[in-house]
Amino acid sequence: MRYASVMYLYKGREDEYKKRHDELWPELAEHLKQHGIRNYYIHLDRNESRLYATFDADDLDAKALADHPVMQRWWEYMADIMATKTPSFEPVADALEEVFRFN
Ligand code: RM4
Repeated sequence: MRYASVMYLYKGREDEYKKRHDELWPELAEHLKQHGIRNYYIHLDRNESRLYATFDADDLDAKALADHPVMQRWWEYMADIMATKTPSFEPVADALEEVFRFN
């Protein structure tokens, strides 16, 4: 299954967002992998400071993914540059509807 969502970056933090993802914590990469996440892409709309994320996963346990300490730490670390929920630091992420596919 393909997951797609939009997240909201604070204006002017585009380069910092990219830098942090270029230096993604190895333990976070391992955590995502453990949950079967693959083909994870995040695209930036610099005009609107929006982040469009897509990834594939089968039988994703979203709660276990979110509740893990490494995910919690990462979300808190990212909270100064993107919109997050209070008090969890989970990014605000609105699901996107698939309207076209060409394989
Ligand atoms: C994003 C956000 C997402 C996370 C990726 C790796 O900025 O925190 O939740 O999956 O980073």
